[in-house]
Amino acid sequence: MFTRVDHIGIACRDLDRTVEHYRSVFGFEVCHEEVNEGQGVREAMLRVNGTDDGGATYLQLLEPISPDSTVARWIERHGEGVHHIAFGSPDVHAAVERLRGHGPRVLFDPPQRASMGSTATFLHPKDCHGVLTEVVTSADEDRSSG
Ligand code: CMX
Ligand code: CO
Repeated sequence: MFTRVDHIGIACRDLDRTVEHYRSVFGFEVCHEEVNEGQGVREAMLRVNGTDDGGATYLQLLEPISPDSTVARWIERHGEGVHHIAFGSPDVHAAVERLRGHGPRVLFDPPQRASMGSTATFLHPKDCHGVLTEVVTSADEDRSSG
């Protein structure tokens, strides 16, 4: 059901400075940038490696664009750092069906549009041993829209 680490979400105060850190220290380049108004973030995706399911693993750098966004509130309490981990699944809708009522609270039901045209939901960190866990199907592997 889950075939890779799709990305690690990192909350930061200044996206451009954080991107520059990952470029100059680790050599990772931005492959995609977007603003997600719904989540109140500006984000950059940095591709780290391909995976044996044909997908890839990214770092997702997240800068809040509104003070009441979930990432802004998290930085206020914890400072910058790792915010969530995302597992890639070939079918996020099937994953939600399986999880509903039998496991952790599913925060977006149905799943929503996320980075790079993917579809994603989140599982409550209090039901996942303290880890905010995202489940994501990339646009490439999403066959549900035909
Ligand atoms: N990781 C681990 N624990 C977290 C957490 C995180 N990222 N965010 C909140 N928590 C914990 C808090 O520490 C708090 O615990 P205590 O009560 O023990 O202090 C508890 O959860 C409630 O925290 P809160 O500050 O009241 O936060 P909210 O209830 O407002 O929101 C959550 C928590 C998970 C429901 C919310 O962050 C959410 O809906 N997340 C999903 C969407 C999201 O994260 N979007 C941004 C990323 C977008 C993307 O990846 O594309
Ligand atoms: Co994410």
